[in-house]
Order: sequence, then structure tokens, then C-alpha cells
Amino acid sequence: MPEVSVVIPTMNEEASIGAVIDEVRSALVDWDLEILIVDTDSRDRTRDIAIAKGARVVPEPQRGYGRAYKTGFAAATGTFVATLDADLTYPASRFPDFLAALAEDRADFVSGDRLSGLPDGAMTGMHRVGNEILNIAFRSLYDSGVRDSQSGMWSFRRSILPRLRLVHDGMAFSEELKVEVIRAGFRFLEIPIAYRVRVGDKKIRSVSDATGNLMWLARKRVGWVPRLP
Ligand SMILES: Nc1nc2c(ncn2[C@@H]2O[C@H](COP(=O)(O)OP(=O)(O)OP(=O)(O)O)[C@@H](O)[C@H]2O)c(=O)[nH]1
Ligand SMILES: [Mg+2]
Repeated sequence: MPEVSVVIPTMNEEASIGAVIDEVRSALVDWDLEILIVDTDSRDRTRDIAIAKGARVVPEPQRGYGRAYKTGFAAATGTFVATLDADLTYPASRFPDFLAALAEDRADFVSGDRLSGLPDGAMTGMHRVGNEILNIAFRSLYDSGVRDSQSGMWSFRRSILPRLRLVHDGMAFSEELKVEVIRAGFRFLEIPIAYRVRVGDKKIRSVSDATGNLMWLARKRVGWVPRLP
């Protein structure tokens, strides 16, 4: 059993996936790793590049960021799970700090906080405002101090997964995961990270995804969400 499963969702990320896998490997040289890409029908060289770099491809034909993560988590075998986007935005070099917090039992779930020290130009103004609206909603609905509710760079012990009720298939999965971690009473730690400008085309529809995420936060708060299959 590997120590760490790195799970990366991909959909047409040939411009960056190779460099992301290289960064992950050099950051985690001291750890026994498996790298899984969960791929939804990439029509470019994403899968070939990932295989050439020693990653395992887990196909997930149904679209959705949350769907990809649920499939990836089910396929992971490591003691720890670590995640990030395939677009070179998140600094894999910080994974050792994330894993140290878990291994030293300072936290049960670690999330990268992109917003505390955001470099100029890493996010558009709209993207930033959208994030802040969602963060204010998250903090007030869930009475928590979460700084970056939409971050997608996480590390946690795989053994906590059965305690989390994860149902969302889309972009709201990111906030749902954090809600579930906090509700289950796990210790949630945010580490400030340096977010970078995306390589390749984005896959989100900013306004409709942000509106959907806001609705989901409210629905989840009152329990108006689908049951687990
Ligand atoms: N397997 C799979 N991966 C997806 C899907 N949608 C997005 N992704 C991946 O999930 C990650 C996040 O998507 P992004 O387009 O980067 O979304 P974002 O980070 O919210 O937006 P940016 O800030 O513009 O990067 C990327 O690695 C995508 O390739 C999907 O339907 N299936
Ligand atoms: Mg991204």
C-alpha cells in the first residue's frame, strides 16, 4: 500500500499535466507514491503523457469535478490522499507541509488557502469577487473560519472518507467536502499557498458555477440534498 495517493482530475490538460506530475514527484521524493489521474474523455494527449510519467489513468466518462474526485477516492489505496488541479495553479511543492501536519497529528484535513497571499493577476477580479461572496456565505452559514472555501488542494487520511457524506458531482464538491469535514468534527487546517495563473483552458463556467455553489451551500445547510446512492 503506497503512503500517498495523489489524485488529479483531468479533462484535456495536455499543456500542463506532465509538469504537474513532475512537480508532484519532486516534492514528494521521500514518500512512497501512487499518482492517479481521473480523466473524462480527454481528446488530447493528457492520458498518454500521464502514462509515460508513470501515473495510473482512472477513466470517468461522466462529466463533473466532484464525480471525478469520488471515483478517484474510491480507486486510491494510499494511507494519505493529496489532491490538486492539473493546470499548474497549485504549488505541489507545499505537499510535504500538508502531509507533515497530518503525520504529526496537528490536523485531520489540510486545505491550501489561495487568498491570503494572492499574487497580482493569478485570479481575475470577477473570480476573486465570486470567491469572496462564497466565502462569506460559507463562514456565516457554517459558523466557521474557513478562508478559502473553493480551494482544490487538499490532503487527508483516506480513513476519514467513510465519515463524509459526499454527493455533489460538480464544482460544489470542493465546498461540500469542507462542510462535511467540519461537520464530522475533524480538525480542519488551512495553509496559505502561492496560487499561480492557469495553463490551458479553464473548464468551469464561472458565473453559473458560482451561483450553483451558493445555492448548494444553502441547500446543504438545511439538509435539502439528494441521499447517498
Ligand atoms: N475528470 C474531470 N476533470 C475535470 C472536469 N471538470 C474539470 N476538471 C478538472 O478539474 C480541475 C479543475 O478545473 P478547472 O478548469 O481548473 O477549474 P478551476 O480551478 O475552478 O478554474 P480556474 O481557476 O480557471 O483553473 C482541472 O484539473 C480540470 O481538468 C470533469 O468534468 N471531469
Ligand atoms: Mg484550476
